[in-house]
Amino acid sequence: MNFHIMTLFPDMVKQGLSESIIGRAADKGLLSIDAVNIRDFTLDKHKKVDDYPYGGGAGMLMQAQPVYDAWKSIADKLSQKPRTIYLTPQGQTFTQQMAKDFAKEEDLVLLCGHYEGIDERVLEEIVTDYVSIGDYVLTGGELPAMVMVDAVSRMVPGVLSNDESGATESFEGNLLEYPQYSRPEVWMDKAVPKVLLSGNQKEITAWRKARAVERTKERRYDLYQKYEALQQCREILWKKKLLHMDMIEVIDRGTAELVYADGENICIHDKVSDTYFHTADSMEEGRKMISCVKEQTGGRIGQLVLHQDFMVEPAKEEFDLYLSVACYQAVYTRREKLPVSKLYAGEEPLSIRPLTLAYMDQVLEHYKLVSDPDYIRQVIVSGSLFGAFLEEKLVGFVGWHKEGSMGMLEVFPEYQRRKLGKTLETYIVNLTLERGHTPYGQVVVGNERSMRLQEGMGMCFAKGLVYWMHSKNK
Ligand code: 6GU
Repeated sequence: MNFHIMTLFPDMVKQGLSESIIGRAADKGLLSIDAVNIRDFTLDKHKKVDDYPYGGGAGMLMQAQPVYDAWKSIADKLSQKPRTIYLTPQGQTFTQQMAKDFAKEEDLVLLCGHYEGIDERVLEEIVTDYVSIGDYVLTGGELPAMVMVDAVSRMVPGVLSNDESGATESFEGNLLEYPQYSRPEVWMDKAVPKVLLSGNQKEITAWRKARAVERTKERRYDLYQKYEALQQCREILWKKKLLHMDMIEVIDRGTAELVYADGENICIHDKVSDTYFHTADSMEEGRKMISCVKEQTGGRIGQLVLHQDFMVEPAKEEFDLYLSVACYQAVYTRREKLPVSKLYAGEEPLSIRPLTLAYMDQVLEHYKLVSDPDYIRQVIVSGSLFGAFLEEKLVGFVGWHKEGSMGMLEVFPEYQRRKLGKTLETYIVNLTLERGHTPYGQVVVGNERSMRLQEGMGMCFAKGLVYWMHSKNK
């Protein structure tokens, strides 16, 4: 990720970002932070970059020419017009979600204003996003740019170590973090809560959850309301939990946003996979919901999962989507891990581990169901695809799709009939349980072999199907 910061105070941003986690990531080459001094591009012989505003008013404005030329010096080195963010109190308020989205770019240009602002004409020419860091006024865009670089960088793969990335999700699921304690056990007559010393992990988890909910209610009632609304939907979805496990999991993972809820008619959006999930109790109610969702999204939906066959036609009409697959949903409803006996027992030792991008080509060659290489790349980068190795040779894989379902199971033809499929499936079920999630998968209608495998593992099938709808122009 390359940041190009356009500013009148390059030392300020360079210094502020040269230490700790961001500084280390830059040293490692995961990030580059380049500060471009706008003043270097003025054609004025006194190095002036500002002037009075036409029409009068307080203060000075940054002129268009030096800003444009500074930007051009950056853009000319890149293969496409870069995403260019102007830091201004008139922008959209910066969020964690925006940090994640920006982290997907290869290059980001950040434009820091000073004085009373910048000549509008150059903004129209170069700016793609207007961003503020909150409702208060600062003297310049340098601190906001540093805030953004920090928040975006920690979303770039590899910048945070595994230890550090756990804290990343603190805003997800609309809950604040629970309180934490370290040594000593008693400080200023205050003891560490007893349950944390008990060693009972189940009780500790429940205690932390309760404190997180309590604290969110006290300190951020706005977030608490969102949390509560999703929990109420979860209760309704739970009445048909096999059919709705995909939606329940998205809520439990904390990546769901509520789009619509009216009784048993619910629509949620998964922020990670950018998928809409929809369930309805009648075609009439389902249609009502669809037009509401359409209004909220401007009809721009890439992926929609329906849970009733009668909604397929209305969704086609309203959203210009087509039905790409219908699947049975299989859920592993027990909490105990699967036994690891009666699995692969060949001569060569088997190792299962997360795949790296080095295996991308082999994966694409063997996995036919998703043809989009970028999807596979993202699944691999997020550590969600696991390979089976015999003597360091890749012989199969399994993983989690972006929305949390298990899948992508393949055993290469020459290695089939050795229980490797069952071994991989057992591995992913047990790993899902370890992470505190419910293992579930979706089997495309007609895939008898996969149905038998899932049944053999003790998974339960929902009676109804789930329908994946995709946009025609994607
Ligand atoms: Cl991005 N710039 C300035 N000058 N003030 C701000 C801001 C940005 N965000 C909040 N206040």
